[in-house]
Amino acid sequence: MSGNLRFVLGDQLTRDLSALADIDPARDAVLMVEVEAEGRAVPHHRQKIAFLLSAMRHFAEALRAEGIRVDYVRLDDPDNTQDFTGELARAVARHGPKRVIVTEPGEWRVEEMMRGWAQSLPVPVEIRADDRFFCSRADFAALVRARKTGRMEFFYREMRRRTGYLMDGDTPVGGQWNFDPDNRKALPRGTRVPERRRFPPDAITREVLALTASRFGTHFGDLEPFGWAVTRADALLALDDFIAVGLPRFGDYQDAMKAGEDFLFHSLISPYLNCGLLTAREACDRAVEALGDGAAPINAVEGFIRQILGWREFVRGIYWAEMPGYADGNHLNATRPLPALYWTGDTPMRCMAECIGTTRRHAYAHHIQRLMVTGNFALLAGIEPAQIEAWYLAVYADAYEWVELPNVHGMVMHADGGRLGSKPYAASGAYIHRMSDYCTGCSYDPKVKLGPGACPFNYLYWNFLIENAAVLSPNPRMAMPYRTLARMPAAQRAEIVQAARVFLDGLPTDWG
Ligand code: FAD
Ligand code: DLZ
Ligand code: SF4
Repeated sequence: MSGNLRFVLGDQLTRDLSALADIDPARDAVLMVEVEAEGRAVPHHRQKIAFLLSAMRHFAEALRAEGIRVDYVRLDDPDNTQDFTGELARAVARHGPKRVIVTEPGEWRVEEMMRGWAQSLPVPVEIRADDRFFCSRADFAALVRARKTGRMEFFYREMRRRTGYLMDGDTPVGGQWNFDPDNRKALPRGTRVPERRRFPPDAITREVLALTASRFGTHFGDLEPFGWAVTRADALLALDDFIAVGLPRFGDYQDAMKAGEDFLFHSLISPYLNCGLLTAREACDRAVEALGDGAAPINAVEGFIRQILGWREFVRGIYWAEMPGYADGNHLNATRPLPALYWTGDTPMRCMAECIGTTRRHAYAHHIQRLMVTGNFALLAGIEPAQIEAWYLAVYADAYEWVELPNVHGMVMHADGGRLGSKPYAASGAYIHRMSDYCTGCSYDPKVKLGPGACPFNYLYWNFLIENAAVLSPNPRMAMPYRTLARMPAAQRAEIVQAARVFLDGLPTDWG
């Protein structure tokens, strides 16, 4: 082979990927590999594995249709070494390229591997920046130095100015940067929730579903019904669908939860953005167009843009700025093992059962379910950060460490001591009761604080504050709950601690 070998990973399925820029179809080849090591790095949800393998196979087809030579190694290839390093070494031996070209990955673990390739392979390895983000790693580092990234809100405003999204000269469209206060409505009873477009499996996906079932049979999660888009064309249709039926009410009900409604008005595009089938820019452009056409209101469009231009970019910046040490912190010294209910969904807490149920069915849960139900529970229960992080990384189709870790380690567990958020998102059952209908029909009562029928979130919340008082009470943003706690009679506090201990110690951790 007279050209370069361009190695494309499963979350790099973008034709404009930096590793594919300047490709010469006459001399170069693209390498793509299906390997068990990636499916087992954590025990990924079976639907996530099938989604990614199918998207990879379709992407390879699309490249071939362009006349590009693709060397594609399948999971069931008998010579497959089942890891990136082994497969790249085999491919280099097969092709004898001038150099290997890759785009920087989404996980520190894989970047370490890439650095190793530069040492171990007989050819140079060129690692290119991943330019699919609005803010490069270097730009984020410069913003950190200029102290413009302390909090997401300031970073977001800076990104609005830089990109011009929702800007009218120097001022934000609509007169304010943030419409969050308008975006916290519970879903009124009787609200019609739109059917969402799903994509029936084609022959490639069906083959991959069978392969996943046979190779990853013991992993968590339903494989079918499978409805994810696996091509760029279908991912664009999914985006169209969201813009038409979801975006107009995305803002109003961004924080709402409803039993049996797994998607509400959310976009469901994170798996596509994160594996490369859609770009962040086109998602933002479409939302801004909808605002211009009068098809969606400003609180919806700003809310959506903030998630992508703000949160998504911010967490990536934090990840790369803080790794590898970021994952090591455990600010609240949380050590409890992960309860089995995270895998089984077997719990009388209806909110937890609902959120774990949607996770099992779709490898998806929307943000507020992840943050305020399963995340809140992990925080209050004091689950060891590494264990809950591994769970979130495994169970969602959109999960890669660059985005999962800051959300779980920082936003949910406050294990980073406040680098990502200034206070933990701890909440009692009252929050879940206000934002959902889960409490209706639950074995517990959100209004009961202690004793028979008490909602566990209530006493776990106060127990969390008691247990972490030394660390959290000096935080000015925690002043109010600590004032309330200070007024609580000592006997009541003791009862809370006892109830929490009995409840938590009674949670099985073994799920077979
Ligand atoms: P929408 O609600 O429609 O939002 C639009 C887009 O905004 C999303 O597609 C996503 O790209 C982006 N976005 C929104 N919130 C965030 C955020 N906090 N961080 C980064 N991007 C955001 N998102 C992932 O992509 N991968 C993860 O592994 C992941 N893990 C999470 C773990 C926890 C504990 C929490 C609280 C959040 C996590 N998120 C993660 C963020 C968010 O929950 C998902 O992006 C969102 O639920 C995806 O569904 P959607 O596409 O319907 O999002
Ligand atoms: C998540 C995943 C899985 C399950 N399988 C593969 C695979 O077989 N081949 C591949 O190239 N990528 C896979 N991935 C995505 C990688 O884990 C991801 O590219 C790295 O974690 C870097 O972000
Ligand atoms: Fe969840 Fe408590 Fe409501 Fe039950 S009562 S659904 S446990 S918040």
